[in-house]
Amino acid sequence: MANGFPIDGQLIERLNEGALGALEDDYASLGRQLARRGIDVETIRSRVAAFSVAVPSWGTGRGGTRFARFPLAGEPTGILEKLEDCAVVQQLCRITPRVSPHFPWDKVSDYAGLREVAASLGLGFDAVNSNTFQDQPGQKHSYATGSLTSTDPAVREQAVAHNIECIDIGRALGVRDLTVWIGDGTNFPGQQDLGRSFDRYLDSAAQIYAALPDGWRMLIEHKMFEPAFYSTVIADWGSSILAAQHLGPKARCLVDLGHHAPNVNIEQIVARLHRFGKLGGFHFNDSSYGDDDLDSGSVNPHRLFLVFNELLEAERNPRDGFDPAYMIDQSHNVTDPIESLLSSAEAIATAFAKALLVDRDMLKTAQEENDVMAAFQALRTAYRTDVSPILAMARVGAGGAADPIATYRASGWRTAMAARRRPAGSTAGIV
Ligand SMILES: [Mn+2]
Repeated sequence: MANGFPIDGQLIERLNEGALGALEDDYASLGRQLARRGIDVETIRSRVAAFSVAVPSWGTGRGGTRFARFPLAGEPTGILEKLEDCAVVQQLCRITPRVSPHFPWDKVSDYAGLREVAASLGLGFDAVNSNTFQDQPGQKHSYATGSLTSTDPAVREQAVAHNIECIDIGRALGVRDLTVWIGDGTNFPGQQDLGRSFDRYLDSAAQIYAALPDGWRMLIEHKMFEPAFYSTVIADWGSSILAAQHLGPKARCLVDLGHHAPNVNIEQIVARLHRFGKLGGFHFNDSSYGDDDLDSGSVNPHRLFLVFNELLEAERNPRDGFDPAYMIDQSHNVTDPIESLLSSAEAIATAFAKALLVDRDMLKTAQEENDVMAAFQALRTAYRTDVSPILAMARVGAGGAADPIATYRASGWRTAMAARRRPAGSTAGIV
């Protein structure tokens, strides 16, 4: 255990040594290429080295689909094992230093102790996520017909109390954001009064908002559909920003890449939310059809780049502060989750690095002069640049792996965990 991280540090060093010659060569070549464009490669590298994105605790397990779950031998079955896997991800990629926990899934009796365990693994915590979209054992009231928007005041009260409990847990974990996503909605026209259900949401959310400590934010996550398929109470960024504006300055909107209608211009939503100081966070994943929760950048890396282009525009023109909470939010059945998290972290940092390469003076001038092709080329030139040597050098410089997935495979981590950990259940997964 080097520096409290789970993987043998000497293995990483040995594999890095073998890769370093080619990497330095590629990095020097890229540096010369960027210098011709007036860009200092070291500046980009230091920005990438300072970039980070949180990993969700549940992202270390195989999430499954609504239909089935296929467990992986050696996957984590509790928060302590999830933290170990998150530490492996962070040790190798060095841009995921925080874990976003989910309650009650990650419930323990001693949160100060949990925080210490995380710190010993080189990890901190990020936004706490509440869960009122499923019933828990021993729960008094069911969320079968809604939670924060239920027609039953006792159900709403229970859902509000759970969110306030999450805030208390978050304080113990050193967190300052509460992410609230509800599955409330309907499957039939006429099932629910569309206006009153939103009123009930605002009333419940205001009670949670009132419990936010100073410096905290409530991140409202919208999702177009699923589990409700006719109407969802917080279905879109419109509902989200209306709620956030109604609640007050501590309420912000959280954009999940997968939670929109197909082909929606998500980068424009980012720009809109930022314009009104309401962009609070971002969940990264990818999709082809709906909320597929596929690995970030695996299907459409260009969209990820365009999102980061807007995030960097927002950073350059901050309104009411600009400090979005970034988290990977993906879940499926077909890979080792650690490998997927490593791949996604790389894809996200790649999009960020490419967006840093955009010639913003050229872009602004072209936009003002309505030179469409010049504006497009400002983006395209940045997008087609291979930034992988910058990412690898940033990782190696921070003690991570030149090739994270190859190093992970060489470590034999999953096989070792399969021998040590109890098998995960194959009950229906949660996404
Ligand atoms: Mn999400």
